Amino acid sequence: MDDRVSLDDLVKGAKGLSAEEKTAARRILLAISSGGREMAQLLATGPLRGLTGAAGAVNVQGEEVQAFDEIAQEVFTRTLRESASVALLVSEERADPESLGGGTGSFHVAMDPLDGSSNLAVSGPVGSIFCAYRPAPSKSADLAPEVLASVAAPVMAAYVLYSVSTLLVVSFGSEVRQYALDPSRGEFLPLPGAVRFPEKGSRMISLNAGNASRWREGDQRYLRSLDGTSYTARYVGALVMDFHRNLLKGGLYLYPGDLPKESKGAGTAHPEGKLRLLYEAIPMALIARAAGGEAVDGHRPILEVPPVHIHQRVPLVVGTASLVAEYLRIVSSP
Ligand code: AHM
Ligand code: MG
Repeated sequence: MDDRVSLDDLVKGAKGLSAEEKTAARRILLAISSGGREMAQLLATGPLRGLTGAAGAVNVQGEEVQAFDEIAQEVFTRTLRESASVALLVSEERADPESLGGGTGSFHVAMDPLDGSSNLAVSGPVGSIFCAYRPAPSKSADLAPEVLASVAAPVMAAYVLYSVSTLLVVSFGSEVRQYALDPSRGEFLPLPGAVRFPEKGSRMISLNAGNASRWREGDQRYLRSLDGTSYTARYVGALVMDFHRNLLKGGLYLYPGDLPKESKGAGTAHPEGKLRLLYEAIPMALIARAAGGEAVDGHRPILEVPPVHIHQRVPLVVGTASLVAEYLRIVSSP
């Protein structure tokens, strides 16, 4: 059955949103669509303009910023500001939340404007990730606590995948829908069917085994447990691409934390993992759950991790529910 659902109809059908919130959600999705369309065009011609390397600056995570990270930051900040539907914006590329001045019904939005940007140097896939949170009733004088108070209520998650085609994937928590950019019309058009992790899908395992010697014993045991079983290793190094492939085919994405520094010396880079709770883990968890999958931090559901910092990192294990359950069983039973 060809049950394509337009972005408008997806918003109309979203459960638990007030009329004002639906208007805001629709405007935010239009802002993400128009920013995604602009980024797809810019990315396609990046190599011709020398836009593949580092810009030389360092972001709040202490990582080198690629020129396109900053371009994506500016594009999406502009389109989201113009939506007049975002109160506070948190971005991987900015240390502090920014007030975008959205009115009644506005959401707080957390974004990773360009995820997997190290792939740019080789024209590999990259993405943009967004999560809209419902502001908590009580206001705080400071912006960061105000955003953190809203994290308990993620309302909508979306990502844009820039690859051989440009896709927009959206969920309000009950189903997941895909839209493909038609460059000739400049529009994201709906694809048929709600997306769910396939019941009898593949066993694609996506992890950076080069880090395994720094992982905790449980994660190393999980990696060893795969030996001799039927699985397919796939790792692009762009969460959006790795997650999306596993969503369509069936699989598990794993980015665990490292051992504490004292136990392994200077090699420890990410004791809490590399990915960020507000704009990478939670949006993927919302989409995974809505597609019949699961997301955990190694022990508990990602959606139950208490937020303490807007740029908080968290170990992330996300994918087909049965594969997440298998991971949890192996990690917890020596
Ligand atoms: P980024 O947001 O700075 O691009 O980092 C996140 C990316 C993910 O997309 C990807 O899965 C991961 O980092 C790859 O990390 P590594 O190169 O350590 O395997
Ligand atoms: Mg990024």
